[in-house]
Amino acid sequence: MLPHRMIISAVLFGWLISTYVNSAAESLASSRPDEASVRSFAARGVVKELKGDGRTVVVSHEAITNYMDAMTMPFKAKEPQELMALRPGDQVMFRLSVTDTESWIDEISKIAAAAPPSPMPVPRKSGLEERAGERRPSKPTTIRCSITSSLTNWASG
Ligand SMILES: [Cu+2]
Repeated sequence: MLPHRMIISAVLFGWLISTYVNSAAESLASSRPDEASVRSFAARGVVKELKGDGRTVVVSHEAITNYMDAMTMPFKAKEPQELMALRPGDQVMFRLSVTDTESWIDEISKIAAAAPPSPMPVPRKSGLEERAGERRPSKPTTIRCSITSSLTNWASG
């Protein structure tokens, strides 16, 4: 019975020691965040939103090799002024840096600006309308055209 209890307490003691050593090593590492603990990744995506705090940007980013799948998420800019030229819809490239406790982005560059806010003109439709408008003054060549013009005359007269 006694050896059994001794083994248990020895295991317990070993576990306590290793836990203590691990936490001591961790706190030592985090108290000295040196360059080596920062990992950086090249990333690109589309700006979705600029937060009111002036330094957070929500980006729908592409997959980041060896780090993250594609997703929409907020990033904190290291230099808030880097966000000033950005608008939702802009396509951007940036560097993502991470440590065990924090992350930030910098070196933000705009690849392509957001599309203008006004809806894109539909050239095909307007082209057809123009052509139809051009044809109307000339002599109607089909039944459908004459019906349309007589309806138009009826409606306006
Ligand atoms: Cu992500």
